[in-house]
Amino acid sequence: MEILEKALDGKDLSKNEVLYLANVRDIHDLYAIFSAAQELRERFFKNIVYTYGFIYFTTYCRNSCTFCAYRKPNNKAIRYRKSMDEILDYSKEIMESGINLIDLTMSEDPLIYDQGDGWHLVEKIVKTIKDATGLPIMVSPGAICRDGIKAFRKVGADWFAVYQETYNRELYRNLRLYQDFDYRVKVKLWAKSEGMLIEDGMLLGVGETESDWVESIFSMKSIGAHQVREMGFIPQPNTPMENIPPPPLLNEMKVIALMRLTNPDKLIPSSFDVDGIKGLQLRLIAGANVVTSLIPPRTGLVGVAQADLGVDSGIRTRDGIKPYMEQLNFRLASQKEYAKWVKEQREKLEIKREQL
Ligand code: SAM
Ligand code: MD0
Repeated sequence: MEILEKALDGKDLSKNEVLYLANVRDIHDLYAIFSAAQELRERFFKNIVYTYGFIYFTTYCRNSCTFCAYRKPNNKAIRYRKSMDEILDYSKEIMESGINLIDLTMSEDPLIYDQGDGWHLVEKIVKTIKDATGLPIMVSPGAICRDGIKAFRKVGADWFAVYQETYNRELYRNLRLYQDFDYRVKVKLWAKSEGMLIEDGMLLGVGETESDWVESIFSMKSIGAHQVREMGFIPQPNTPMENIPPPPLLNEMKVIALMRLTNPDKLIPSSFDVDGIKGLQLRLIAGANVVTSLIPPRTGLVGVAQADLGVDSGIRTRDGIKPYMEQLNFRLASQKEYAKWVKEQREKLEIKREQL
């Protein structure tokens, strides 16, 4: 396929070319798309897969996102706030398991958001975990204020993750009720201007079209996201979208391949938090190169879309997923290898910032 040859030659694809690929139905052409995505993945990352540990340290939220289990109106949601000591113990366990990064995620907890400087609590958590583990840290705090972002960077946060879900403003209004679209973009740009790597993401199966996929892929690229993801929507009981079925895995695989063809040297997750071990390999076959949402067993920690899937059985760990990676001849990266990639990316970002 000419479009794929163009991508393999390292040339940028146009929106129309990506839309054409998004609408491919022929199985042989689909194989060609996944094969091209795989070739580009190998060109930049060989057969290496990175791993991320997930610590959702507070599930109290002020928001009413229609897709999320932890939305404020859901009085059946699992609610907790983990203490500093608990977060520290879980982080050490994640580090000792050989995982490459710790993702400190929170719901937009009123305790933090409704107090003028509540973000100091998150700053303290980031500093404590960074000092104790030395691992790269991702912070996913929601649409927090600029002072908070600056402080997280200062105490060692390497990544800032906030997902737009979609760049279709009308669809966004129906998903993230009463939340400012532009502010959610701005916090990512602030984080990048402070020297943090940024992750953006899109939610699939929430009424978007293939054109919306393309718009989101190009928008995430245009803000310079270093990691781009898709999350297949998982219906949550007692929420407005509880009766909406999950999207076909093929849609997720297509979007991952399109993200790889347009962002060949970026990180693309295959999250355990969508359907566990089942779809993990297929998303990697489509071009992903990071396994995220690994949670230490028997901690009471939850996932976002799949609260307890694979947690206490211990499969949602680096050792748990390893045999499934080896089945595809993938190798899990060492902490040293991942830290080197992060350092190189941050140095590139620093150079760009100095040129501004
Ligand atoms: N509170 C922070 C925020 O809103 O940015 C971080 C946590 S948030 C729960 C993390 C992400 O999980 C959301 O941005 C969304 O992409 C994803 N997510 C939430 N509910 C989901 C669901 N039911 N199915 C799939 N992904 C979901
Ligand atoms: C994941 N459950 O990686 C996590 C979460 C937020 N930064 C990440 C959505 O899928």
